[in-house]
Amino acid sequence: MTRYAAPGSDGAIVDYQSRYDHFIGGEYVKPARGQYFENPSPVNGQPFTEIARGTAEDVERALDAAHAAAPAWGRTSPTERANLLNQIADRTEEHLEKLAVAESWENGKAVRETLAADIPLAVDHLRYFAGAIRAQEGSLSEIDDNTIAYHFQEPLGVVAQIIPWNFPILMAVWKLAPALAAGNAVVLKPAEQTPASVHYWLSLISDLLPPGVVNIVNGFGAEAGKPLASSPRVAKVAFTGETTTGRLIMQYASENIKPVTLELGGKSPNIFFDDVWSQDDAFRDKALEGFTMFALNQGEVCTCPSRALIQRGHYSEFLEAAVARTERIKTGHPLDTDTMIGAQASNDQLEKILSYLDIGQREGAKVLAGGQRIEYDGDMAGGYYVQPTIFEGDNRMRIFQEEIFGPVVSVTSFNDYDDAIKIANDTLYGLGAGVWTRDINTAYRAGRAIQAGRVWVNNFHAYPAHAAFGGYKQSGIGRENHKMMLDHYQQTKNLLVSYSPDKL
Ligand code: TXE
Repeated sequence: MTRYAAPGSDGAIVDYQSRYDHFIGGEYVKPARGQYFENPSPVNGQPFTEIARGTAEDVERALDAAHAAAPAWGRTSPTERANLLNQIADRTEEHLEKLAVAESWENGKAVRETLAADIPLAVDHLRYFAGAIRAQEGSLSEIDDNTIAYHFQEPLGVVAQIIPWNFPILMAVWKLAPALAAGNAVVLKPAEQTPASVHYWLSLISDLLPPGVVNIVNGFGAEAGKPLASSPRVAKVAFTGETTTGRLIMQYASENIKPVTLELGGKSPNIFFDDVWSQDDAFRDKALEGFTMFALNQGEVCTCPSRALIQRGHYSEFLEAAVARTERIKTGHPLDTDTMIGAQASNDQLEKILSYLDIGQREGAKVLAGGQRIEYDGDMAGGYYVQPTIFEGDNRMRIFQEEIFGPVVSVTSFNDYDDAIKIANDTLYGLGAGVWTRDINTAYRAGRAIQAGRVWVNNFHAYPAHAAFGGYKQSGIGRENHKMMLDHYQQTKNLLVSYSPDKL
């Protein structure tokens, strides 16, 4: 085990600045009202930097810069845009370790995840969209002998992007890569809990960016996010966050008839059919690992498999093994390379999770593992840590219906296939789901019957850039990843041309 030194301390590979301003028109710009807010690390609850507190004036400046840059950027060739994304990818990869530590320190997540997943996925995503834009083609329809309808994909212009705090750098990349590939200029607002890691990344790539093509305005939702999403000067709003906030974003954008893409909450079912228990050890072990995925990223994932549905035939044996496996999850300092679960991203999130631990017990759910806050001493004192928790109950309980966004899974049993699908779909949400079985008919039928945009079969929490990701029901609108995402950042231009020598 190695422990990375905390940013700013002796031997650290990351040094955060003491203050981060907005990034507008290729420069760091002070907030119009001169205000800053403190940004604590979840590792110990102590502020480590301060952040410009953005308001409508800052958003307007960023929109001015984006509008100034958008026409020229929109006319660049796909090759030029691809080259930029590839350069950003290379630079990100070159600094992978630093970025992994920076993100871990600000978000509280385990560095082994940021090293192996968050940052490599960001790199791959940039490269994927660099390739996708070069492979994109328009189309033509032959209307008659002398008349052709050409279809071109054109950029939207200036787009607004508002991102959450659970994967700060990856979420920025998920949003920026397709928008830039498609030829748009962007104003992005990071979450107020995790702006510094986005700026840390930006400081490593800013020399590559044409001024005004990427603008970052920091701040809180109501003060900076709302004016951005409400602006008539943006051609589209892309948002990831809570479902209730998504509803507001839609309202703001609808005032100006602007399209939105929304990636919202979830309450993903993870379904274990009986046959899992009778398979070989390796498969059974894989399924048990799939069960523990509820704790990955401290449960702060919109697709967190927060409802486990286990078939009645082997319910007790499976659950007993799942509890034992969960108890082996190593919690600890986020910068230790063998820590599997670090800190929750903010004190608010910690309190929300603790309130659900209480709600679950008051509803009569049984705690099979965890159930408590973890209070460490020393350099982790004051940090936001929670034990991986397993509740046993039924799907009518709030802990089965509401997004907790913590390392908490609610377990229930089911009788047969129909029962499993009924329980799985008994939710407002429809983002992710897991199905575990080696019966290919069950796997296929369940995969199609579950009302969710992504169903993992015999795996979970894989996010390849070329697989479409997004929500059914109240989990969102539109898709991320996959080249189909370019459609959300482009509009179709039709040239209807007559080559006929005849009169009209
Ligand atoms: O989300 P918000 P919060 C869920 C999760 C979590 C809960 C609350 O259950 O516990 O949401 O987290 C900006 N106009 N998810 O409060 O508020 C905000 O500044 C414009 C699921 O952090 O949705 C931030 O940049 N913008 C999720 C972003 O929206 C506004 C990821 C997300 O914040 C705004 C995060 C407003 N009125 C939380 N209000 C997922 N699906 O991955 C807030 N924002």
